[in-house]
Amino acid sequence: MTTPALLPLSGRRIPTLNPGSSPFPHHRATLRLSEKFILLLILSAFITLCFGAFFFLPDSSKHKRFDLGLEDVLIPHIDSNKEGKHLGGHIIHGQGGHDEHRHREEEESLRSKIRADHERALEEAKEKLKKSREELRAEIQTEKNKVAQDLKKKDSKQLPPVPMPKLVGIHDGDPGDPDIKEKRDKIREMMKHAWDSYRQYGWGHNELKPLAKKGHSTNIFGNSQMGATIVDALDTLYIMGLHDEFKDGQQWIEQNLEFNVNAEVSVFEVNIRFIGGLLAAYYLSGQEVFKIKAVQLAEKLLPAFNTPTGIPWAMVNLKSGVGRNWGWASAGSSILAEFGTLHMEFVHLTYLTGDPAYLNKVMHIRKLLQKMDRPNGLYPNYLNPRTGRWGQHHTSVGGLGDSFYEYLLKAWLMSDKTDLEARQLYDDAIEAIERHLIRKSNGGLTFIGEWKNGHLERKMGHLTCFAGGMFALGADGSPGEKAGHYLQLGAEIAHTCHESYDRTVLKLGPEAFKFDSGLEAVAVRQNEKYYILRPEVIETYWYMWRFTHDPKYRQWGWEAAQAIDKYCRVSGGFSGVKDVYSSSPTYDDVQQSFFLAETLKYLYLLFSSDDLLPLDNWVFNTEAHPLPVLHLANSTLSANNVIR
Ligand code: DMJ
Repeated sequence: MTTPALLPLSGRRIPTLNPGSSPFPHHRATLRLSEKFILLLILSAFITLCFGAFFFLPDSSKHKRFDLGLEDVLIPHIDSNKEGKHLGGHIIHGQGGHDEHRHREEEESLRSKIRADHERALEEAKEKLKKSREELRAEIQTEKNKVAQDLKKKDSKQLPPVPMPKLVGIHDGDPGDPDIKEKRDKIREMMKHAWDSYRQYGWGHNELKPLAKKGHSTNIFGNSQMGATIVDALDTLYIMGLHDEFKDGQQWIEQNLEFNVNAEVSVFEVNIRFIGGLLAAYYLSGQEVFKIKAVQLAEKLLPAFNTPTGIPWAMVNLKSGVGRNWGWASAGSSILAEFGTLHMEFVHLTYLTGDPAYLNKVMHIRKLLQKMDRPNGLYPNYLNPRTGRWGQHHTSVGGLGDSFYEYLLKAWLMSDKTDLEARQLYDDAIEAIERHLIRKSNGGLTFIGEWKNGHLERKMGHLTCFAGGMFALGADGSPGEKAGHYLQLGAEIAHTCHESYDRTVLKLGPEAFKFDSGLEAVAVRQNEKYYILRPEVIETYWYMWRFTHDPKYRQWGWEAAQAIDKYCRVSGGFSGVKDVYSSSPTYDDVQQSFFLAETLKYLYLLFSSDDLLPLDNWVFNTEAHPLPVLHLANSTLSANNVIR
């Protein structure tokens, strides 16, 4: 009997949704609206039938049913002495004619109200049935949008006001020299081509297939469609002054970026690309929406830390919060470069929300690692999150290890050089790396090998080339007056990586290259000859340029830009190539989101003046998203002695 009060007497469907009854209200509401509409029609018809039947029943039954209904549900207050007033459903005239008259009037008014409600519902249902499919669909869509908007408003928790850190150097960065400016304009044009193509063929998908001219995604994003390229590219668009494109991306994010999705994503990738990208877009543009989205997404990553050790799973389902590790990782381990590349973003999340949870998670990881034994002072790539023990003793400054070392240094830089613990960990790690992994080839090339099964593999990955920039960035502040040494080491790595490009047909670097048996800086295996638009070599050129102003770095960057434009550009964007040693390479048909986030950004900065995002004030996360240094005077973290 509660039905009439809840179901569509008024013809409004929204109140029939009960968002609170599901843990995932938005999804539920948007998926079921059309079903609800059909239900509404069926129920309207059913009620009308009952109502009609009611009028055709004999009078006594009418009274009986009506009285029960009214008294039980609608007018329990009419008479407090229920038992004494009714017998077999009939009203006893115990209070005299006046009461009886009043009672009848109330009954009559309720009766006509219900009749009116039913008639209105019937009319509305008839009206709906007169409408075309398209009109009905449009109406349903409008209501869906309204529900989504309402839920969005509910989702946007108020964040505490936080003073903006000092934001220096957000301007044009005009290099002055017309020749350099022309090169920079060319990079900007390449960005525009990459963005416009994605806009046209892959909008809303994570990435683009520039030959097939359609959306693309990989397992790092699960089966989500979260516009990774949009989020990853935002700050590059902003820095390049592509404001219309930036606004377009912002609008998509405002209207479409939702995290209540049943998708198992990589915690690391989502952190560096999405949270890093959103935070950078927030700091550069001041638009609150980016901060809010970053925090909403970060909340979704937190369940990944629910492991016996607090070392997060590699993947988490954004909807259920269930985490797990990659099947290929040694003994169910988490990966050093993944759980060790959260610090910068998580410190900013605590700064912006005032919630210590984020900072605590990453500090817990650091403390745990500090307590562990390290073979030869090196950090193995694998750590089991259940047992807290290392998996295989493989160590790499490339894939699986790389950005862990980068984030130790950057934690120190981002804390305005006050996080001395991070600096110490970085220095110790680099010392061990230099002792055990860095060698010079017979031909005089400095390379960083990998420690595997008790010996040094004389192979270096494209990913490892970022380390040249890292050594240069960490030179200032290194112990024992070794700044010059580390700057030199950075220069040597830059040179080796440039050789890996220069020794190919396409002048683009392979994925991995060897230093063995006469072959140096060259890929040997067929499956290591590809170039997928990666940024690391150009990243190192840029850092080296900033610290030395040696023109060769701009020259090398320009060579790479020209090669990318010549061999990777297609009408639908930019694609990776499968063999950099072949003069007629085949394409891999993927425009990676990091091409827009990193490769083109580093190229643009290489041809800009140094006062655009100066390195004293900004620290770039591992996906090239700039985050401001948190000077303690401005920071809500200042009270936290861990950071201090
Ligand atoms: C990027 O997503 C990041 O730089 C990450 O740290 C590793 N490499 C890819 C691009 O090559």
